[in-house]
Amino acid sequence: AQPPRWHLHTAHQLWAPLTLADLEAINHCERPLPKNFNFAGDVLDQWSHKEKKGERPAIPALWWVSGTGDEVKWSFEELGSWSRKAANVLTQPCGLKRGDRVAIILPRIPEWWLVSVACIRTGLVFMPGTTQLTAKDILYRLQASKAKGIVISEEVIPAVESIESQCPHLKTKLLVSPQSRKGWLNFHELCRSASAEHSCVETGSQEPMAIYFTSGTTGSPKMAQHTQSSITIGNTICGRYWLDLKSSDVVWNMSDTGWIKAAIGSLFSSWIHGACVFVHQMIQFDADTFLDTLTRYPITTMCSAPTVYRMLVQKDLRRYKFQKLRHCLTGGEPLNPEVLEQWEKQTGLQLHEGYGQTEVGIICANEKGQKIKPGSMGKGISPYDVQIIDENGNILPPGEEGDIAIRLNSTRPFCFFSEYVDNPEKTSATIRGNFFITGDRGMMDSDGHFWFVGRADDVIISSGYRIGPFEVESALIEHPAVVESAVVSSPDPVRGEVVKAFVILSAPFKSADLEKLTLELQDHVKKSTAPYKYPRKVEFVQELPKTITGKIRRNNLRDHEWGRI
Ligand code: BCO
Repeated sequence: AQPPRWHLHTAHQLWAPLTLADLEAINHCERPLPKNFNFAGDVLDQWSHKEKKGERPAIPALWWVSGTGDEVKWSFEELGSWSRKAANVLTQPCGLKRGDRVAIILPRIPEWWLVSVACIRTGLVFMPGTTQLTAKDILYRLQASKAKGIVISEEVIPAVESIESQCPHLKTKLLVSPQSRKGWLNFHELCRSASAEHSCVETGSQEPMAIYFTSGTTGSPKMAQHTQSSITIGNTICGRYWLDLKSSDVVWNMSDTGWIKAAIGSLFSSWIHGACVFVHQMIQFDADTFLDTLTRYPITTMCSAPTVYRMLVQKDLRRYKFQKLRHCLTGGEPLNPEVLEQWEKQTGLQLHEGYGQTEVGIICANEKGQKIKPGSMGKGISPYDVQIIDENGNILPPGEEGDIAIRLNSTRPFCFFSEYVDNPEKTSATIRGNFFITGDRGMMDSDGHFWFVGRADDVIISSGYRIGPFEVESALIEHPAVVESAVVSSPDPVRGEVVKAFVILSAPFKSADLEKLTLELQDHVKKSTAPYKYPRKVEFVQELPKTITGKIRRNNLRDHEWGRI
């Protein structure tokens, strides 16, 4: 097959609105990227017109349920009107300007969708973050990004108020809450009086739109920046062939709003295809609530991390009759073939695994209709040319393990992240010859199916979370009991892998009750950094394996955990 040709040039704005077919052609690289693109104006407002003309099924654009009886159903027109009000709030009382960076730390509530769309309407660069972030995490994000604004819900107030004095660039704090609070602008109050008239900014296709913080082996998370077109138009194909979307679908993607998977599944892919985004607030994951939701609502398409399916197949699924469910997807971490088989046996539905990253979106998938090989993450998704390469950038033959990489040809594909902000070294370190390196190891078989092997670095993928060992080690060292630690992945039947910390104790703690100390250290990490990173396993050791230059050999510990030595 011919490798795709990436378009460097952009075309002048078309006189006619972009159609779904246009977006697909752009995503396939069959036609150039338009000079300007704005997801709110070019996609959402178009669906609003179609809705008015009766060219879309009469289902909501956003359907949110709290789980305790509250429900929100918005048509595209209502979404448009509320998000225009929100856009006026962001630019007028909040005083934010095109290009300003805004942290959004909200749970799965309708306002997350409003504020994100409002940022797009106004050209603000939004930075989603999970509500699990601690004060230290938020401080780092606000300082590193020089964010001018922050939008949060009530539970995040103490964390932000404890660090805001150290954030000289932060000028606007917007609170999503029924209560007002001194020092904060109130989103609901301001929306009530805001105008629903707003002219969408004509953003450039390559203009920054969003920043996601993503963990690596060393240092603090990097700022992966996406453009107005990369995760929007760049997810048209994935929506069509992996998610198999039509405007009559009701899509439930469970991901937390802080991850790019929420943006792909619960915003861009779904709305590009005019489908209904279904959201359950689910503050804490619960398998029974999850299954009840699938039986009570006409959800057609469901996407969750493999860990969720591992938890679900432990239930007697035959007791449940899912109303309309027809297509099931998973991604974020490897799926075991046994879980796929059990899910299919109990529900009659196949599980379609996809593979991607914050930086590049979905790059491999078991598309609807393709033969699924249990354990494989499917084939490269158009227009990506995914290959397995060696350390010199040579393509390896089928069956050989190597680095999972994407061929670049002459230029950077528009659907990639544009850069790690303020980090040109790390941005260029992702390139090897003519390839973008994902950092994952894998294999391709002779049919073109890809098989995940593991990370090439020390990053831990647990329950779909990407966790940098350095971040956990940095949290542990703050505790007086810890002299030194090494953090690696360890196998787990439910979460795929979990964080394990090897800890050398300081003298005063050497005779401590180790069970109690384990809980104390876990609790300490949960308070210091986002709790999902806490070490679920802790082992106390006398020494750590090191190189002659004194660097900890995490790979020795990891290989031991995985029974490789
Ligand atoms: O399991 P534990 O109870 O011991 O600990 C849990 C929570 O209880 C705890 N926690 C949360 N908030 C806390 C807190 N502790 C103290 N204070 C707080 N404020 O921390 C632990 C968090 O673990 P969890 O989030 O895994 O919780 P849970 O309930 O077990 O959830 C299971 C999953 C599967 C629902 C969850 O792990 C999940 O959502 N995973 C998927 C993540 C995901 O969406 N990844 C996609 C990333 S984007 C990507 O991959 C790119 C693809 C293109």
